[in-house]
Amino acid sequence: MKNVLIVGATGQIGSELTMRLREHCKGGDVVAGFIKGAEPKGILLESGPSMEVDITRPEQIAAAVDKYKVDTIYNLAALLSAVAEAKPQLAWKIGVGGLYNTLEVAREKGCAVFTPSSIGSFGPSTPHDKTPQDTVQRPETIYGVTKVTGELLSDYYARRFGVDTRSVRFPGLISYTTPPGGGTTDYAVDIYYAAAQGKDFKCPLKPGTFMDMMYMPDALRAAVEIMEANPDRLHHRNSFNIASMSFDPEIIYSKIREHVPGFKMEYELDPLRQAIADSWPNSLDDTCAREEWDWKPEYDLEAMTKDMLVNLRKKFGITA
Ligand code: AKB
Repeated sequence: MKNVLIVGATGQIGSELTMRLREHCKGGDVVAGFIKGAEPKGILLESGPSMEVDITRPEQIAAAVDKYKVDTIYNLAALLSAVAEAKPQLAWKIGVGGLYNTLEVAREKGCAVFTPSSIGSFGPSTPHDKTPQDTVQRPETIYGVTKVTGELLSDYYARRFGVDTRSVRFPGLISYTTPPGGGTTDYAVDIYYAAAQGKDFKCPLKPGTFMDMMYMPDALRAAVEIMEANPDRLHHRNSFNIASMSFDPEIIYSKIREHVPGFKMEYELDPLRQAIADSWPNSLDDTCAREEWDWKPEYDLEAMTKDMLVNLRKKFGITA
């Protein structure tokens, strides 16, 4: 991995992954691909090249690949689960049409491709606890449908055309840098923002709603490590279960209260998000990722909570 194109570089994962890869790929170019209206700013803009790359326009992907001699594309363009339900046609156009465009450019120009899948690729008929790597994937959301299609299409391009496609199924990602937008797991980010700023929190999911979550530094490391893994050891490609922690709203609430004793949470349920969360696994089994490319998370709930609160207080200029 030397010259990298990140499609969706100004989004939740993209903004942090671009910076991480710019440190990692010294001597190469890491191009921040953005769409009109979401231009990179500040350090993201200043620390490396950027270019307009709308995933629905294959000629823009190809132009960036040619200009910067790109060998690896990170395809991070997607609508998150709750927003995708409101705009299913657009979710398909970006999630599947955009992936097809990316894979075609990769096939023609010899690039490797990373496209994240998600715990959302599973559905109500999937075993919910310690969900195995290879199991039933019959999601009922358009987000999940695009993710399963993406896994299958990426594996097809690897088998049929030799495109080096790899991916992981991300849990809910938690970060203090760029807020997510429109996900089902976003409450687990919003709760830290409220606690750090001394505000009360209204939780959209009911107690007992368990989902896998991960701190962003672990997720970024996974995205880099899977693309650098020895291909001879990989029995799977698209997509690996990865996991680090699973909790419900009560567990994260009590953990935060250990650090912010006056913090208050009440429930105000969002039926759409609750239905989506109920259809997703409670926890994933990530044995295959551990065996095939030595995946290992570093953050648990305690370590993440401390780090989130310290950094959010810094961000908002709050002295604890
Ligand atoms: C979402 O909630 O939509 C995402 C995901 C788990 O893929 N964070």
